Amino acid sequence: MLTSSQARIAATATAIVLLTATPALALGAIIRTDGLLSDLAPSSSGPFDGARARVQIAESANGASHAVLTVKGIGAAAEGQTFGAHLHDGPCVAGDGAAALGHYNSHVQGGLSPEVSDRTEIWLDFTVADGAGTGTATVPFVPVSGSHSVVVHAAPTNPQTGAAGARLACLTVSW
Ligand SMILES: [Cu+2]
Repeated sequence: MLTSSQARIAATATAIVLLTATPALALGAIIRTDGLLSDLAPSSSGPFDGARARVQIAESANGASHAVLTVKGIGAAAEGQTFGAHLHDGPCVAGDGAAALGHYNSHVQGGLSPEVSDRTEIWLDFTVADGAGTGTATVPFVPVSGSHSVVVHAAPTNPQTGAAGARLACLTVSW
């Protein structure tokens, strides 16, 4: 027969095992990449010239996924500003913003009539603090592999239209 304190210790040990085991089972990295941002507005200097970015997308057990964008080395002129950023369907080509095509949209991928929202697209807007910014998104789908990119825009994402102004910089996100 266990004393109550022994039972508590056993229950605690079980909880620790569950807590440590669950993330490895539930989350699978789809893509993890980093590098210098490519300039999509090379005719003018901007806050993302020379900045670096890291993108991680992980799948969870219920068919959802979680994405994290981290940008570092952002110019001081952008301090405190919020920038739109999204997973785009096409590749990142320096100097050619159009090559990134439109936003990756799960409804378009699935042949449904497109709905533009933060549930059907991966929006990673971030606000700059101390030259860095982090954007996260959790969506109820797992993006399909391809030659994709994350594009950083000049303005925050409009929640109705998904628009975020000029394309400033991008990172290849291909798997
Ligand atoms: Cu975009």
